[in-house]
Amino acid sequence: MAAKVVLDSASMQRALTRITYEILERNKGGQGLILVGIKTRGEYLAHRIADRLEQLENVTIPVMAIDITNYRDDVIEQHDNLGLNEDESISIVDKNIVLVDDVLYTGRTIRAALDALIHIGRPKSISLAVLVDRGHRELPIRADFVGKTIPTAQNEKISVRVQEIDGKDEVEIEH
Ligand code: 3GP
Ligand code: 5GP
Ligand code: MG
Repeated sequence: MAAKVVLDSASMQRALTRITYEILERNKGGQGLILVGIKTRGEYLAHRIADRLEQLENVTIPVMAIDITNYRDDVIEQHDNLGLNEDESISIVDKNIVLVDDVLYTGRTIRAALDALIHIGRPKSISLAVLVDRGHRELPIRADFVGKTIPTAQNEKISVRVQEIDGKDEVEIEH
């Protein structure tokens, strides 16, 4: 398998910084924003964006994490566990939610995340930020903020590495 780096650490930082500015522009300074990272790597990316937002705007941005396992459309089990690390002090009602994930592919993960979120409240809006959009959607879902669009073949694989768990920041395409 050949691997090619499509985003090195510096490009990844720049992409996250640009996404941060775009989120601010769209949300008028970050008031009422909550970031929800989709586990595993989306959670770390959400924290990176929140840190940038806080530095730029001097506001506190709540970050939640969501594990969509129980909401997958190929899982038949009942939703006895909401998969959200629910902080009693954070309510999503009437807030502007930005979902954050590393890779957007079929869109099924995002559908599951929307389902899980709407179970716990009615946000004012939900938008989507992804580091990589690799195409091949199977649902009518698109991202509002994209780090990099990488057209891929079905059999290619995108590897997203983050410093916090992989020891470095990098995106590779393997084929
Ligand atoms: P992540 O949890 O950090 O997002 O989905 C579990 C992990 O497997 C993901 O890490 C992702 O990096 C990796 N992965 C690679 N290809 C695929 C794929 O096609 N589907 C899913 N669900 N995960 C993939
Ligand atoms: P979807 O549900 O859109 O098909 O896939 C999105 C989820 O699956 C993301 O959370 C992502 O982690 C994972 N995923 C799908 N394809 C890839 C891929 O090529 N590389 C990586 N790293 N993750 C992928
Ligand atoms: Mg992911």
